[in-house]
Amino acid sequence: MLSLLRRSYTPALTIRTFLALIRRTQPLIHVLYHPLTMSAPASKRQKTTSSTSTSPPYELLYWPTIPGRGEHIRLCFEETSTPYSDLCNESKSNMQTLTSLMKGIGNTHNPPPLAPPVLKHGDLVVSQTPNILLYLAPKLDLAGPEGDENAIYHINQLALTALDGLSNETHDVHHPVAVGAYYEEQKEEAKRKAADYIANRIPKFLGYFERVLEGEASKGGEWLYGGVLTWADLVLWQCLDGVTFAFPKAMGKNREGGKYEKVFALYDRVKERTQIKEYLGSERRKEYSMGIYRYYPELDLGEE
Ligand SMILES: N[C@@H](CCC(=O)N[C@@H](CS)C(=O)NCC(=O)O)C(=O)O
Repeated sequence: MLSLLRRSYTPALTIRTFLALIRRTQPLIHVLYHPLTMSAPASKRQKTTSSTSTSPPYELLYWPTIPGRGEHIRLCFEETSTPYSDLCNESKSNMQTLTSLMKGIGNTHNPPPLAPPVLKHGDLVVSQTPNILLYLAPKLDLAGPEGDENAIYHINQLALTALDGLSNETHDVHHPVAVGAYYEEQKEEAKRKAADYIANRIPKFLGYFERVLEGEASKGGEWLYGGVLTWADLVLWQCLDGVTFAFPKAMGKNREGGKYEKVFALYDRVKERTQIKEYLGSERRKEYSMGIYRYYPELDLGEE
């Protein structure tokens, strides 16, 4: 597992140097019960509680120092001012908790996770990004209009689609042959895949979301579903942001081309939301580096 982390997520770094890097770039204790979340309105805080008066803390376990798939979960907490701990960014000793969970056999209630992100909430330990989002969204009031009993399936459909094409496929562009091998070992295949990804796949997914926003189910085209911000909007935002980091020229051309105006308007709208804007300007938001979204100039669109 550690070798996988090295190769696919932090190639050329040993786990020791990776941890040393964390020590250099992060304060040891990274407090996520920040003033913003502490000042969350009482009603919002109560939404996170179940039948008892105190809710167990939300604890995210994800590789430190990169946004990665953990970012989808962070954005939901941040948008709703929900207190959470980002354990591995908080203390390097929590990496041990994560790797133990991944190597273990789980417990009476919880099967072990294969890979992060992992969410701990009380006795519950749950993994798979879209699954965690599905669990959190109703608790954080991100699950669509009240009274729409099918909303979560539609919103999940949209989130899964964004993750398919603008996260999982994006990762596969720089690792088209073997997840456990270095990018440099599959550079030629990566170039071929990037050309197809830019020419066919990115436009297909942007076109899909443009149609979603044109459709009646979006209720006005401001948000993907039901006229309100949902977790799918946050997922799409993070995907667009990551793909833009990885392929700035290609995405610049897509934006300028004007075919996906509603998609980019949604992107801009999310970025300007008060809590998101504060978060993006904070130390809690990590920089892209060796995760899903990587910038290799040779994979982006060439000069035209
Ligand atoms: N489908 C899973 C993918 C999880 C995943 O691939 N996690 C990455 C980090 S973003 C990892 O460490 N994977 C290790 C592996 O696949 O062996 C999800 O959405 O959570």
